[in-house]
Amino acid sequence: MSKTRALREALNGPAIARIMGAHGALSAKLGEEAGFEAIWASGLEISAARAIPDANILSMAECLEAAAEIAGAVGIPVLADCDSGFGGVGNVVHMIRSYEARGMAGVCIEDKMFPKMNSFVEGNQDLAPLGDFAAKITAAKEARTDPDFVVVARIEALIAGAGMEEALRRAAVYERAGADALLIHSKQSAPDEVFAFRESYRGALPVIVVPTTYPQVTADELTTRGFGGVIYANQGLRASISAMRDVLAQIGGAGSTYGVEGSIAALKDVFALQRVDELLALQQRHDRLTATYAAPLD
Ligand code: SPV
Ligand code: MG
Repeated sequence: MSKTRALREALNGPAIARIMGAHGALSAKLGEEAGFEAIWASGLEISAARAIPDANILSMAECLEAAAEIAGAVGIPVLADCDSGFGGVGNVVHMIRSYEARGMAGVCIEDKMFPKMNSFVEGNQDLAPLGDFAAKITAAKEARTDPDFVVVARIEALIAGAGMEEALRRAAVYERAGADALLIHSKQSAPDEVFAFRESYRGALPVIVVPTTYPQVTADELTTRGFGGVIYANQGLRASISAMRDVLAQIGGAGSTYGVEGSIAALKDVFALQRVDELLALQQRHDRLTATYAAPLD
């Protein structure tokens, strides 16, 4: 099955699609290894891994390069976070063509103004005009070549304080514009408002949530309530920051690495993730062929 179809089916299937955030090939491989159905090429993770704010400072090309690295490293579908589409409708069409060509299973665009600011940062969270954003969704759908390629419309009305009615109004219009799925974002500390959205939304699209600020909600409960996808957008990145900080401090304090050896990944684990075995097999075969071709002809 193609990755585009796999993502589409995961979002529309009876169990929720569990999607793990990543910022590069290594974190994506760990997400795949842990059994998630898909990878989220997260704008926050990709920018944070470069110590840059998640505010459209990185160019589309830089985000695409990171997402393509991820897509090339895993066998599961990748849903790419494309912020607010990197500009006007021409940027959106260029974005769709570029992301589809580089192996993404789908993209997500959010209804905020360019440049966007991460949804959890206090600051400008102004919504894009509904008509303009919906028309970009239609343009995105028309620009893709694979009919299974997934275009997710992300609703930021609750983040921007525009209210539930506005969120639902946008959901209906984005569905009419051709979106394949909706992402309803919330920064509340409880899942109540995304539950309320799911109950009131009467359309047919799968609804995705990002429970960063309401971590108590379980995938089972989200499935029961009818959600199509859950994105764990940044926990991998945050785990790596904590783990690295902790280990580096221990090494600095102890003046040796002896105390941390037991708690950090073994080099053979690193080599396995790098697929060193494959390289060694390739080299052995190359050596055999080299000897064969170098031998004098009879
Ligand atoms: C991301 O992971 O970049 C997201 C999710 O878009 S959030 O950070 O919650 O905006
Ligand atoms: Mg993002």
